[in-house]
Parts: sequence; structure tokens; C-alpha cells
Amino acid sequence: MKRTSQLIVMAVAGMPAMAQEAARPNIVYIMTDDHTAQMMSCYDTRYVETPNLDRIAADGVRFTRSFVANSLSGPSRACMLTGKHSHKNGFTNNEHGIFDGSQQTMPKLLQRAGYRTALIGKWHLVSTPTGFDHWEILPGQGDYYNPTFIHQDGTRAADSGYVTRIITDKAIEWLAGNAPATATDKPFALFVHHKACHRAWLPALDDLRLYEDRTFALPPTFNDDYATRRAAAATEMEIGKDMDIVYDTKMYVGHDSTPATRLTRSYEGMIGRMSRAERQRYDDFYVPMSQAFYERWGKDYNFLPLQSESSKAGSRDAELLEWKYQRYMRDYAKVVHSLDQEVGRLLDYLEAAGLLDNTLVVYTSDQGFYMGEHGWFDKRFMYEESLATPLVMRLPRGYERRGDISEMVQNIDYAPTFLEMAGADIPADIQGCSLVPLLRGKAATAADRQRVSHWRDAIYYHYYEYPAEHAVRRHYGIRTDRYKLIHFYGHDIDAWELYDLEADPHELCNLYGLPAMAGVQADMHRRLEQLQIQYDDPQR
Ligand code: SGN
Ligand code: CA
Repeated sequence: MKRTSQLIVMAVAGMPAMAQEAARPNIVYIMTDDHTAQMMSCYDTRYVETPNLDRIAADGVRFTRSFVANSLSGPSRACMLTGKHSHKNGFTNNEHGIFDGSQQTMPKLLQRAGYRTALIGKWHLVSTPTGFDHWEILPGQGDYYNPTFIHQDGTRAADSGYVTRIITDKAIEWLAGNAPATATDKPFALFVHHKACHRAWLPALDDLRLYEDRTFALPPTFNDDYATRRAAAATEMEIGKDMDIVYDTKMYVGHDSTPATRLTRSYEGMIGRMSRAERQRYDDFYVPMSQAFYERWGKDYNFLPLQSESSKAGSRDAELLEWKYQRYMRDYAKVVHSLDQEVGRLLDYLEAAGLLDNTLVVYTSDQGFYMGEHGWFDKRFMYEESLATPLVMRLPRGYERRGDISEMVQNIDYAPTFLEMAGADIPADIQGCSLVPLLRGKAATAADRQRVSHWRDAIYYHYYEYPAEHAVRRHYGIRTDRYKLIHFYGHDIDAWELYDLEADPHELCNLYGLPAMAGVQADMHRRLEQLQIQYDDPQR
């Protein structure tokens, strides 16, 4: 806290009022990992409180139908950077992809337009970042405790502390040295990419005891039986059978007493990064709970996953399943709490430095996530929870729109939006649509209104990572206002699904092939093909 206050004083003191005059807005793009709208109180009040994130929406806009193009980290980041679908930017999946950093990207175009650019946090695109004047990234997924960062000169060093706080410190430090101080200084675009709240949801030590008195209501689809949906039935992302007792729910009683599975070893690696004192605080919280867990469930339960069939039926398994769900929700909620606080600290800094009025602040995630819906954790599917991603913005001067925006938007839209705001040309090969006409409010021109009246009426999605962890089959599809058509393909599957989102918002009833749906189905096929032609996806 002390360090930030010093930085604020330094920045404000050295900043003449002229700094406010810069015509082009600055951009602060905050992207978290796996933070889903269900766990953000301006979208959903059932589970957590996120007052700072809500503040962005309250002072600005909240997109109510915001989606990704491919619900996975690396691909989602590549879509954001290029404004193009995965088949065009080349980064289709985490497992085999290396982002081609020589291609056109939005940060490079911003640089060319006279912006100072910086990236701090999770990158996950394997190749070295390009288009950033400054960058400091986590290797791969990064760590929660005392995380290592890769620096621009190629060196690696661990910072002390909790990752969400450290990323925020680094962002503030960069702003203190690089934000425009005079009207002629360059505007900036700062990309703050958090590791939180990715699996395995390790909380800040100060937050360990938060949410422990909370019993979260089970979502209505928690006991989904996946009838009519083959791909859903075949996955490995069930809280019951696939969530690991040690790695995910942290029931660890020490190296000698815990079987050395691959996930236990990974868990030991993650918590092994803490200092002795930090580890003591961590163990003080989790070890007594772990001991009680094994006393309650017995050694024979051990560390084995629940069996999926019995997990839905037997009372012992049902109790254990619900216990896992509560642990998952509580730890995730703690990790979101620090995210909320740190975003608040960054907003406070921008305000104190006089930057807030001329800065576009974007808060989003690389995709949504399942918080027990369909019995799941993780993402990847084109079903609503993971197709959607939170998107709220605090708008710079001159953009008057406030409240909810219900047009369908996608993460390929961010690149053209930032370019248009920066006054740069939007290259013709960018596939997203600039959101600017949706943001002007009272200042909207006739041309803006024309663009809004022709807004897209469907989005396209394509997920590629299979065979892989969680076993979600490859699929592509279209979502319109009311319907969704998905094709699962390749390897061991060739299955279509059709949903009426109005009648069946939880997507439990696959209507594909029903005679009553023949007309809708044919229309959706036609529109899907049109989108595949429009976006030039060779897979069709
Ligand atoms: C890791 C996680 C997965 C997760 C992927 C992708 N396993 O592999 O659960 O689906 O990341 O996530 S873990 O055992 O390493 O935690 S993504 O957000 O980076 O795409
Ligand atoms: Ca992610």
C-alpha cells in the first residue's frame, strides 16, 4: 500500500493539468484468466461481491452479450491481439500453438499510430511478445505465489508476493514512468493480464479465511445427466469425477502421507514456492481442514476421484460432491476478491494521477467458466457459460454511452475498437467490428447510428483443442439472438446440437433432428455456412 501511495504522489506532482488535454484516449485493458460473469456481482449477485469491478460498469457500460471466438486462453488472446478468428491468426489451441508474432497485431498498429504500449502478466502465446515498448510476462500459466517473470532482455526472476498484487504494482510502476505528462506526449495502451482466477484457485494469504461461512447454492444444472448431448457426456471436467482432491481442493496432509500422483507433485510445486512463514499461514488454514476431511471420508477414499455414475446417486457421493463444490466456490471467490481489490487500486491510481477521464478502461476475461453448471469446472464448450465473457468499460471523455449494451460482441472486436478510438485506420483483413458506434451515446453521428442498425445478428465460434485435457471435442457453431447450432466433429464424433435459448436457456435439450425444428434447423445451417464463408474458415 505504501509503495502505491508514493507512486501516486510522484505521478500527480509531476503532472501539469495539460496532461488532461491529450486528444486521443489512453487505453487500460485488464484481462483476467477464467473469470466468469457468474462470479462478478454486476452480472450476478448470487455468489460474490466485486464492488470495484462493478464500479467500472456503474460509471460506464456493461455488455450483456459478450462472447469469445474460441474459449481457451492462448487462442482467445490471439483473437484479441489480431481482431481475427483462430483460423486466420494461426493460434488455434494451447497445446501445439506458437503465436506468429511477425503478423499484423493491434499493439503494433497502435505503436505505429503513436501510442506507447506495454504488456504485464500472463501471455501464454509461447513466442516472444511483439508490438510492446515494454513487456514483463509470466512463463506459461505462471504461479500464484512468488511468481517468476520473464523480462524483455530474456532474463527470468521471481518477485516476492502474490501474483495479482505484483502485476498491479508493475502496471502502476509503468504508468508512473510512462503516462503522458504534457499534451504532446504519446498516449498509452497498457495491457494488464492477470493470472487470477485460473485453476487451481490459490488465494492471497490475507484472504484465506474469506467466504468460509458461505454456503453457495447449487446451480440448477448441477446434476445434469447429459441426455441428448454426446460431447458433453464424454468430457473430463466434472467436479465429481475429475476435480482432484489434492490439486484442486487442497486436501494435503504432507509429503509423506499423500500419494505421489502427478497432480500431487504439481500441487507441491505450487505451494513449495512460498517462504517458510508464508507456508505456515497457508498450512494453518488448509492442514486442519485436510485432516478433518480424511477423518471424515477415510483413507480408503484416499485421493481417488468419484465415479461419475454413483456421484449423481449415492448419498455418500452426493455429500462429497457438494463438499467439493463448496471448496471450489470458496477458493475461487477468494481469488476473485483480491482481483477486485487490485483492480480498485489501479483505478484509484488512474484517478489520482488525473488519467481516468481520458482513459478507456476495459475489464474482461479470456473466457467464461463453469461454476458447477452441468456439474462442471473449466470452459471450452460453446455453451453459454464459457462462450460468454464479462465485458465492462469505463469510457473516456467524448463517449457518453452508459448502462447496458445488448448487441452481440466478441473478443475479435477489441482490436478495431482500440484502433478507431486511437484515430488509426482499421485494416480490411480485421474480422471484428469496432464497438465505437455503440459507445458514443449522445455524440453518435448518423454514420454511427447506421452502423448500429446493421449490427451483426449472429456470432461464429470454433474450438480446436482435442485430444487434450478435459476431453472437449472439436466444434464450431453459430449463435443468433435466439438459437444456437453446434457441430462436434473429428476423431470419434460427428454430432450436431441445436438449442432454443429462449425456451431452454440452460441448453439441456438438444433439438437437432426434431421434425418440429426442421425449418429453424435449415435456416441455422444456411446462416452457419454464410458465416464460415464470410470469415473464410476452411473447416466446413
Ligand atoms: C491447464 C489446466 C486446465 C485448463 C488449461 C487451459 N490444468 O492445463 O484445467 O483447462 O490449463 O486453461 S492444470 O492442471 O495445469 O491446472 S487456459 O485458461 O490457460 O486455456
Ligand atoms: Ca483462461
